[in-house]
Amino acid sequence: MPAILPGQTDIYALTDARLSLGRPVAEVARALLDAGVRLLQYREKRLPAGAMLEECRELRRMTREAGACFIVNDHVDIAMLVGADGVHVGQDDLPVPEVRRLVGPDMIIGLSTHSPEQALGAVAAGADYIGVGPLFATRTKEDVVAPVGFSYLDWVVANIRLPFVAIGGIKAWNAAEVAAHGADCCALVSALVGAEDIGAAVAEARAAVRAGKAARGRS
Ligand code: TZP
Ligand code: MG
Repeated sequence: MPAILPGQTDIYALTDARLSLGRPVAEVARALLDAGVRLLQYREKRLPAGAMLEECRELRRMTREAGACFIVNDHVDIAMLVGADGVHVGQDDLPVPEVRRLVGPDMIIGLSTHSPEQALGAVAAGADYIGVGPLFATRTKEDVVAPVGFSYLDWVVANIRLPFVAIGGIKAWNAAEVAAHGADCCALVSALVGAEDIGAAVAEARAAVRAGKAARGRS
């Protein structure tokens, strides 16, 4: 199965147990995959490594069965141990070239960026895709930088050829505008994992992204 990058799918879902209304991560992942999510990132900040490894093993099984791409946040070792499709790192994590030395040529490496300099750095370092954000204020990420707004997104659309995913405070009600600015893929955390009806939340977000893409003549 070829790995799926942000440009190839509308919605990028990230886990967060703290926002999941008490549901186990596997239950949330099942609902996301059943709703058609094909790009899933495991992003848990507060578990011991052994527990993360077990959860990632289960999500790896589920995503493989569903034909979905599985990315692990921060933990290169866990990504390698479970055979994830990719690993996602931030500006303060291991540098992309060092991650590449560890994971080899085939694993996807995503890098969060917040400025044009960081986007250019991501290209130079060999990232496979970048995160662009936080577009809007969000309480999901604790060490979050100030919202970058549409100006950075517009700059990426105009200047960067790497696949990218817009992130940070994206909801069904603003996703169409984000897509209309040029984002083919939106990452959502609280709007999906925090929804009572995850299937309906995914459908709503996907419809919004598609409407925004259609508004600029993309299907
Ligand atoms: N990186 C930038 S903002 C963010 C991450 C992981 C959190 C986005 O969460 P939400 O709930 O979709 O605003
Ligand atoms: Mg990180």
